[in-house]
Amino acid sequence: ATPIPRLENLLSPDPTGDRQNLLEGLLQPQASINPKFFYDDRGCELFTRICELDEYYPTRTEAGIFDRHAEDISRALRADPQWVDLGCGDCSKTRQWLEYVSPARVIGVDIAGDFLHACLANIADGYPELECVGVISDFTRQLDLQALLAEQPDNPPVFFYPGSSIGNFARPEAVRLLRRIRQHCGTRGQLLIGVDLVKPLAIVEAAYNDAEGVTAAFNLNVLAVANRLLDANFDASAFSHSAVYDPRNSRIEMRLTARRTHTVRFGTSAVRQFQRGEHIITEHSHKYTPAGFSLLLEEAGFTQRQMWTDPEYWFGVFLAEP
Ligand code: AVI
Repeated sequence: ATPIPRLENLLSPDPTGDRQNLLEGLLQPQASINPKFFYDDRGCELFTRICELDEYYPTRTEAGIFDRHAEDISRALRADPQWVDLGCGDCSKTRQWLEYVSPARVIGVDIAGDFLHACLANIADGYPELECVGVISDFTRQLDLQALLAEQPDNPPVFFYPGSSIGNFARPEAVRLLRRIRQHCGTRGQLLIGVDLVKPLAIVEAAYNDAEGVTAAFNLNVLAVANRLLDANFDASAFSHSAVYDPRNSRIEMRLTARRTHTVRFGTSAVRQFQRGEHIITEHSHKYTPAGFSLLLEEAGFTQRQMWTDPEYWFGVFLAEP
C-alpha cells in the first residue's frame, strides 16, 4: 500500500528569541545579522538563482562529484538506511540519490513547512511506495529525531547534509551541530556532507560578487527581513554589498556597508546610527582544507571514512562515521 505522507512539526517556534537575536546583533558595536535571516521567500528565491550563477561554483562542483562518484559513494553507504536530508528544501538532491540508494524511508528536515510539502510531493511522484516523512525543524538550534529514528531500529540513519551549509557556522557552532548529528547516529549511522574547500582567492571572491548582482540583492534583502521582524526602517539604498575573503580565517565575509550616515529605528525600542563606511557583517562562509575538515569531524566524535573531490579540489564530499 502507498504510505500516507507524513508531516511532523518539531519546531518550537521562538519568534521572540529570533527577534531578540536579530536586534542584539544589530546593536553590537560591530553590527551583525545571523545568516539564517536571509531565507524568507524572496531570499530563498534569490539563493536558488545564486546556485545557478556561473561564478557560484559550489553547487555545480558538488553535483559533479555526486555524478562522477555516485556508485562508489552509494557502495560505501549502509544498506536500507533511513535517509535524513538536513535542510532538504524540495528534496531535489535526495531525489537524485534514489537512483543509487534504496532507503527504508526518507526523512526530509527543513525549517520551511512549504518546502516540505513540495518535498513530500517530489518523492511521491516517482517513488510512490517510498515512505517519506517531512519534519519541520530548525535543526541548527535543536535536532530531535531520536524518537522518529527509533521507529525503525534496524535501519541506521544516513545524514545527508550537502551544499556546504556547515561553512556558515563559526567553528564551535559547527562542532556543536556535528556532535548533535553524531549523537543521533547510534553505532551504525553515517554522515555524508558537502564542504567547500580552500582555493585561490579570486575564484572564491567572484562567487560572492557575481556580475549580475544576484548575491548583492540576496544580501540587501536581509534588511527587508529586519524591517519586517523588528518594525525597523532600514533604507536598503543606503547600503552596499561586499564580500571579502579573509585568508587568516579561511572565510568569506559578507558585508552591508553604509554609503551615508543613516539612522535606523527599531520600533519604539531602539535607535542606531550607522556612520558612512560602517558595515554590518551578514555572513561568514568558511572554506576548509581536507585535513582541517577531518579535524573538525574528529572534534565532533566522528571518524572520516572517505572523501571524494573534483579534479581541481574545489569541493569535498566527506563520509564520516562515529
Ligand atoms: C548556504 N551557503 C552554503 C551559501 C554559502 O556559499 O555560504 C550562502 C551564500 N551566501 C552568498 N552566496 C551564497
